[in-house]
Amino acid sequence: MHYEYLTGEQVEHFLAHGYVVIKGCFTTEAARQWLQDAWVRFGYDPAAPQTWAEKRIHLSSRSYVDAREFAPNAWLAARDLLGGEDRMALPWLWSDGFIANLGVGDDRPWQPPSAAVPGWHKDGDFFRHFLDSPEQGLLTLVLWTQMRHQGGGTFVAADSVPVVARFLAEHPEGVLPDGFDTARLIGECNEFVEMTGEPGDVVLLHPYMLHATSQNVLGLGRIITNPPIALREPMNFNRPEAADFSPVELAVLRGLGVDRLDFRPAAPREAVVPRRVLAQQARAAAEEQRLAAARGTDPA
Ligand SMILES: O=C(O)CCC(=O)C(=O)O
Ligand SMILES: [Fe+2]
Repeated sequence: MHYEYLTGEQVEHFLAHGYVVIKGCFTTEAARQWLQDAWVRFGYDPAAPQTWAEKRIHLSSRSYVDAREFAPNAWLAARDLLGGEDRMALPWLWSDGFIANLGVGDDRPWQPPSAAVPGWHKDGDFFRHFLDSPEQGLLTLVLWTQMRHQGGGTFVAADSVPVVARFLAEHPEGVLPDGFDTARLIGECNEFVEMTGEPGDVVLLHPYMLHATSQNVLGLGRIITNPPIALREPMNFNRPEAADFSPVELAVLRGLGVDRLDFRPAAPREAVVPRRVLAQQARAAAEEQRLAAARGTDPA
């Protein structure tokens, strides 16, 4: 495969460890502008951490921007990992559906990433998962604030892709979002990484990657988004030309220890309504009121 943006070394890192970090995809000023309404929507004063009662908040999406314009290097890197823009469902929209870690687990000593910490999961709460699922082509972490050591850096199990690949290969009938035996799967992993970085950094991860929210014991709000990027067609592990496999597909084949695979789902693809969306609907009216009050207007 020919890569337009990523170096051979970056692709090799993605194949071996399931992720690649793209630094400085947008400016700190752009991040600040995007974050403007975030604290009003949370309902908290950013300068008063002791008042942040809810430690983890996942906002709904209200505004969108095309990643191709907003963060061109992240877009180019994603395109390389997915095998070209013809395979991507476009536009790739980023939103203000912020995920804040405002002090998860700050009442106990910080624990480094390991199989023993809670919360390991594979993303994709909105579909039945198959080995070749197109709904989530990549997992992404977009950093809107600093993500510091012990400050809510997402934990990843960098050797989980082969483990999840084997699990999905054993389940051609598909797996519902809460049907992953995460306790067993994470027990097979050994390479744990705490992601850290600056506003504007973007981490592109294999869609199978097991990851977890970490403790944030620093008293500094950490805010990210996870804009998923979908494929137009399911992944294809049986391309006639080996050079046409994307790095995401190659990582699966390597994980299964085969050169190619004629995978066929044994059940229909299926959408699922996530609990996350129900929780966001419950927040919506209160958010509207706070936004209107902050602007000195009546709620629309
Ligand atoms: O908050 C984090 O660090 C990770 C969030 C996450 O994985 C999710 O919301 O699915
Ligand atoms: Fe996640």
